[in-house]
Amino acid sequence: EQVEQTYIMVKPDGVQRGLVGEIISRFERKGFKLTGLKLFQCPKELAEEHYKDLKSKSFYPTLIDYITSGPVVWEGVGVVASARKLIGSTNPLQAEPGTIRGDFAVQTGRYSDNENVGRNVVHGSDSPENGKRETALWFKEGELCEWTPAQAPWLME
Ligand code: YYY
Ligand code: MG
Repeated sequence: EQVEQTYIMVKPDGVQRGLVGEIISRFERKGFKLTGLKLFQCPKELAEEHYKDLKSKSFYPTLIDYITSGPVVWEGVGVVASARKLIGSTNPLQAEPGTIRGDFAVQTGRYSDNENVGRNVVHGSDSPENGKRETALWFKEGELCEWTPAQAPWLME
């Protein structure tokens, strides 16, 4: 069956603040299938490729500095739009309580001169196409695991 793929990243602030388990747990409880997981410090070139659509933005250099500042966790899970809802709005000030950003992030305001929204803990792909693109960017062939969770028949009819 055709399953959407999305790309979730716990950003360096989420890792430093000890939120990795909490964030993974939210996707697990929702019923998403985890297909890949890795922890590493992101090289600048990879961060630039990942965020290439935002290159012209004033906050771009700040964003690249932030993403490369410490280890991140990347995971592959299902269903793009649903993951975005769990994550919440880009700006933590606008993210609803109950979402990851709404529950765990505040706006720093430090970079308000360049519209940077600050540290928002997590990334999730914004379309099925980008879910595929980003997964291919961060995971090599053979690093994803195809499996059937025991709970599958209890989650989906
Ligand atoms: O997909 P999402 O992360 O919610 O937002 P994007 O518009 O793709 O921007 C990616 C990333 O860039 C965002 O998570 C923080 C940063 N950013 C920012 O610092 N200031 C903005 N005004 C917009 C985005
Ligand atoms: Mg985005």
